[in-house]
Amino acid sequence: MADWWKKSTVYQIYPRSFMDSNGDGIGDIRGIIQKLDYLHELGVDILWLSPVYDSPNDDNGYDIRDYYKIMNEFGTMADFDELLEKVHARDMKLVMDLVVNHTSDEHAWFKDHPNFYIWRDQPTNWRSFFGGSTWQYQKERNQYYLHLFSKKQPDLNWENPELRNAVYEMMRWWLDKGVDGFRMDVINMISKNPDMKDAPNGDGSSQFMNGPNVHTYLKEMNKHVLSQYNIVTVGESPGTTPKEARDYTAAQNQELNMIFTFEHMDLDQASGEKWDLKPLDLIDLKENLEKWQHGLHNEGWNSLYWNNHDQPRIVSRFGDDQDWRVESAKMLATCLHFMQGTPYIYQGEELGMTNVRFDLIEDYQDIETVNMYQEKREAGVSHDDIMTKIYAKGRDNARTPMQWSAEPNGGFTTGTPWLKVNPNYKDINALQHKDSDSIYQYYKKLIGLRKNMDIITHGDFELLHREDPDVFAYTRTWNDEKLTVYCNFSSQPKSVTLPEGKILIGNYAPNNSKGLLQPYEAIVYYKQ
Ligand code: ISL
Ligand code: CA
Repeated sequence: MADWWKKSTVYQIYPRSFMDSNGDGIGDIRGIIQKLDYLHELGVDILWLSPVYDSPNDDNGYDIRDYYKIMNEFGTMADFDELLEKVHARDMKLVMDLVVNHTSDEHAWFKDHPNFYIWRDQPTNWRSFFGGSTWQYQKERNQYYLHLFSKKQPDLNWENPELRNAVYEMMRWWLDKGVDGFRMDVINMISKNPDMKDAPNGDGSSQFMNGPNVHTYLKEMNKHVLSQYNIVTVGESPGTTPKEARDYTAAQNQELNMIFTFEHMDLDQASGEKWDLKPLDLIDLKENLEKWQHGLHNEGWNSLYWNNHDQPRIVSRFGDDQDWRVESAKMLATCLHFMQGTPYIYQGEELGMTNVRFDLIEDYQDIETVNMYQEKREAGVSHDDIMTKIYAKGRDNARTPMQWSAEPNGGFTTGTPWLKVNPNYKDINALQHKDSDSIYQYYKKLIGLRKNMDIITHGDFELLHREDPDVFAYTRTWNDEKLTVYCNFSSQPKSVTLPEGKILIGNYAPNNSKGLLQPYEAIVYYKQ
């Protein structure tokens, strides 16, 4: 099938935190190889690796120094080739992270090809995603270079055809090796408005998100590279609406297969700032996901996710990571996996891994968190108030090492982990994955159902009980078939009128809940 990725489930690996094979405290490629059977048994079709390229790790590999070299801590190119071969031997596919909005300032291009970057005599007032200005002064040129992220991540100048060709050549090199596609980091930011100017509150995003030439570049990339291979592509694209998403993903436009929306990830923030916390209103979430389900139906393709390496853990965020951890983790999985699109599972999600709370800022490693802490302390915010924000939203919530067992450090490493393991590893770890009631086994069932039931891929989506603040319910219909999905997002029982049909899957014992949804219950009916 040309659109094979429409029936696939993707598993994201953050290599630094997945499995350490040699005791240096850093996850590595040989560690991933050791765990391939665990992933294969789960049933996922595609593995997406966060960046494994040579990098000084200012932003954990999202600052690439050499696109043609594997990061020393992660292993060698021979290790990578072996991984690719072993992934393929298990009938899975391997997708690479493609970070080409920026490089590391230590990339040879930054010295040898300054015209690959963006320079101005005068800075604008834009604020970087990681704090401070987006402009860094460089004495030799007496000019400023643009960096939307850290100052060690200078933005590439896509206006320059030589740069574009160098990127395409590099992509072809990996594809010729046999990798099966790319997840493209902030790909909707590669085209900047040429007359960059000051913006209200220093938010320049309207001048670099979905910019004037982004579709021209992606069509060119598709023509010269993507269309030559049988691969899957997903663009990371913050600040993108369903209409723009259709432009990126409609098949006839020949750009990308799908994108990541961020709209549902921003519903629990009170302003444009991610640290400005607000409780989620479930009605907002329902209406937002409904908008995306309808917006891309037959006109594009959705990716479905609750988690990635930049987001807090979903069971702590929209579920209950204490009394109802197992139930709510399964409920959240159900809610997402019956929608239309390609689902993404982030490592540890299948175990119901939770957010973490370290007392000391020194225990945090993420550049975004560390810079934010510093800036807010300088602005007079108390330690406790800042930690509350970090506990809710910090990216290290997702990055604590995988919890494989009850051994010290969760079996992730025999050494000292680069980021502390969540102290709850004795209770939450992959030893449980074979239990028939485990979250892992539940995910495995969901993945299997998607493979076997075309209605999950093709069916129309309709939201039910729109006004209910606690229940997320919807139907999928296709030909004569119908799925009805009920999810209780609260710790209280809810009485609802449940439909006829046979129970396909649920997170409570069957027949438990005629007309009553238990706390965090999920139940799915199927009718032919
Ligand atoms: O993580 C975010 C907010 O906490 C986002 O703003 C994030 O920075 C944005 O989605 C872009 O993310 C991607 O590019 C960054 C990198 O740090 C992220 O890890 C990556 O997913 C720069 O390469
Ligand atoms: Ca290691």
